[in-house]
Amino acid sequence: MNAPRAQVSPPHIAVPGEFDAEQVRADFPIMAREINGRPLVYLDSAASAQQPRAVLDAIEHYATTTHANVHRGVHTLSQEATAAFEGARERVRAFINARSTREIIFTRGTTEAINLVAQSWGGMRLKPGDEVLITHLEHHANIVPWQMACAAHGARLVAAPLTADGALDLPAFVALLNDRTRLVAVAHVSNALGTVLPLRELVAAAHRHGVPVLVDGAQAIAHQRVDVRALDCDFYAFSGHKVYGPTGIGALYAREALLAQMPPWQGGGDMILSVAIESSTYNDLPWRFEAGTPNISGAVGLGAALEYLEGLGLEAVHQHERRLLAQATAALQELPGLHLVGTAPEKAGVVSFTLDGVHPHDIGTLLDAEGVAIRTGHHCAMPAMSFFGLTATARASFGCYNTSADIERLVTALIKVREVFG
Ligand code: 7TS
Repeated sequence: MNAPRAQVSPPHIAVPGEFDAEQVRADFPIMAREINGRPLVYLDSAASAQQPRAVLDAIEHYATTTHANVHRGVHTLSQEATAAFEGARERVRAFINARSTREIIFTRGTTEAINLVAQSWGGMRLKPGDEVLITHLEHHANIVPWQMACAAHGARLVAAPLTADGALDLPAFVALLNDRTRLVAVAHVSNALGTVLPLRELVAAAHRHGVPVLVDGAQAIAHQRVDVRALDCDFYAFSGHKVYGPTGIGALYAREALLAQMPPWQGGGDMILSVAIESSTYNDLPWRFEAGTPNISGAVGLGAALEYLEGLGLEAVHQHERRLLAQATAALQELPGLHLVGTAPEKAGVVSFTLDGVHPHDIGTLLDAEGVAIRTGHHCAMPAMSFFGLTATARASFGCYNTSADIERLVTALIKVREVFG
């Protein structure tokens, strides 16, 4: 038998075709920053992901060569801006495999997309005694618009419970579906717990009752392949800034047959074909739901972000983040007094935790001193927190640019926190 060789760390050499997070990190200019004298470890992508150079360049190129208002000019710039804007819509369509660009509506983000459905679809469909079914792990963006719509139309908001590990209690969810249920609205991935919801089963159960399903995809879109046709959902909402694009832009996918029945949401320019003082006729899909000058450069940036992510490969990113999740989960479980919150069998790259005797905000502050950015608080998911008898957790969330070294820095910083608090 040969003698075992000494372990020597190999130099950083990219293997062609293999996911190389160090290389990816170099695509993101902000990763060059130091925070409190330490290289930045960014573990808050669930709140807002950073933007790669390709996105920043696309936005600058648009602004410096192409910008004008869309859909209204005969001049060259307006036509080019329109082509850039509608090109971004086609990129969104392709990214989520929608049938048609008529099904893609640009919004400010996930929140506005859900409000659009709650107000337009809800106003058309919800009647006294009806029910909207959500879950206990939703972000406030997928709770409050439904509370408002239910209040306006005399309907009732019902929330399906979770299991002790933070998964959806699927049998309880199915049992809550009934002939009063008008809509199911659920997260694809929980931002507070990391739970991935069993959408196939959930959508099939809702459809058996003839109930459409809205999916809040804010935490899924950047982390796994989303195919709205395979999911068979009726609405899918997401934000540009969670998918390495800019803020202030997002999209709503809606099945064309539903959109065609829905009344316009906001009124104004671009959403009409003709206007007289007495009445107006409305534009075709999707523009009927896009009143006013849209966020053109945001759409261009979003399109570039989706192109960038396709270049990395959704499956490669997904596998990379699964490895980070496994590494972080194993390492954090070793820390005395640390409790993971949300340990569902199917999880995305989000780790929520508490540390005995230390308030999550103090964890966040001490980690920041070490250059490690995490989020602390209720994560805009107060019902999910109260389900666990908590008001806050600390949360580390991963993106394509995170490395094993980032997880090591997180763990080392948490050991320091433990030492400070005894
Ligand atoms: N839905 C989910 C599941 C989210 O995580 C968020 C934002 C939203 C909706 C709202 O997205 P927006 O772009 O319209 O604001 N989540 C978080 C978070 O986890 N920390 O900060 C924002």
